Amino acid sequence: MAMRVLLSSFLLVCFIFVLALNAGAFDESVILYLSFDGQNAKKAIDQTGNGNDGILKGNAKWAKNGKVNGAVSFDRSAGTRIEILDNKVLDSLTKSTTMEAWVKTNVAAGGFGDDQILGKYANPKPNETTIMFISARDYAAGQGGAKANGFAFETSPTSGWDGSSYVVGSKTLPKVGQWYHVAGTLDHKTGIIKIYIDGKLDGKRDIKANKIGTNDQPFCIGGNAGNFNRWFDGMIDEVIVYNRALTEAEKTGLRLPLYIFSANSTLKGLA
Ligand SMILES: [Ca+2]
Ligand SMILES: [Ca+2]
Repeated sequence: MAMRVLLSSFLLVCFIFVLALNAGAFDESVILYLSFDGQNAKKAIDQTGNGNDGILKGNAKWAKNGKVNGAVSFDRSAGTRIEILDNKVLDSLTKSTTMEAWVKTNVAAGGFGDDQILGKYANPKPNETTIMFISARDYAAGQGGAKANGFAFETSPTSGWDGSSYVVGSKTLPKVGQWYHVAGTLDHKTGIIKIYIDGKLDGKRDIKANKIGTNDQPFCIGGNAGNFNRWFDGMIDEVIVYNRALTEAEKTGLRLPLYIFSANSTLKGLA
């Protein structure tokens, strides 16, 4: 009998521990989350409940074999992208951020343009406030040192590129056909911009600029809204935007599945 009570107590403690672990995934700093799971319309649902759904355009297509369940494929054709209209939630991102996605490229970058993974950016000026891409060219050390075919993350405090945007590049050069988790962060307290690959710090730069500008451009994934030559060829999955800089200890990309318990979340109560 005592043994049975002991066992029951042990199981109860285990149960509470599991609940606590799930509660740890609660994160109200997530302002945009597109899992691309289980959807079949021309719309990617924002699972934070903030309503910033993405519209699939051109040849952007649902793919079942993503990194985590479903993903979206892009083919570098002009106009292909997911587009989220300019909105207050994304405009509220003026200090720190983390932007992340799982990415698998079909081609080595270069020759075409910096292939856009995501960003609030379009060609007509004033343009970018944030952009993550695979670089087509070597950037000078003073411009962040991103390497041709490497990942890069860029923020701009004034929503323009004329000497006021800041790039940080990865040391990792992606292999074709392999999934990578890419995360870019800007920390408002330190003014340091970082890029993480598969949860590990892969590049950083003190840009001495701790703001993100606002603009009137859409947030686009896999391409660019301005018909600029920045089209992605491959798959993108699990796009998440935070309004804070995650730390390396938080292991970006390794937090999935992400259960969000914000007031509006469509995922509320899953964990
Ligand atoms: Ca997914
Ligand atoms: Ca705006």
